[in-house]
Amino acid sequence: MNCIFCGIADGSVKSQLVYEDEQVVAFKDLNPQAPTHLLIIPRKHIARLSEADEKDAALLGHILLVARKLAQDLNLKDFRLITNNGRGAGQSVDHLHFHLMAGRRFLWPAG
Ligand code: DGP
Repeated sequence: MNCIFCGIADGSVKSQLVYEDEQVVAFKDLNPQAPTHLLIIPRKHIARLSEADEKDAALLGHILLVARKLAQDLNLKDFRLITNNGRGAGQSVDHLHFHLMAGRRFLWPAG
């Protein structure tokens, strides 16, 4: 399987890493949509949230806590955490990732 985010997770593809542990990697988005725009991914290849299952419950919880820690470490009071699930929702990379974005006003409802 040729997955760019698996490459980032195993270090074979360069990225600006901001956090890593045994389960998760976080790095700067190549095409930032906000002054702070990080991607948080599991090292395990899961194509999208709808492909995760009960066995991934602890991993998914851990990703949320990593997002919380990064927001805290970066002093982000307001932030947005999103995952695009499927092409129709804007997903372009088929490896589960959460966008952690901050530093500008966000519209809601999102367009
Ligand atoms: P999405 O559209 O939700 O699938 O988001 C994919 C994001 O991944 C998009 O904002 C751009 C980013 N991206 C794609 N390829 C790379 C890469 O090789 N390195 C980094 N740092 N980000 C990437």
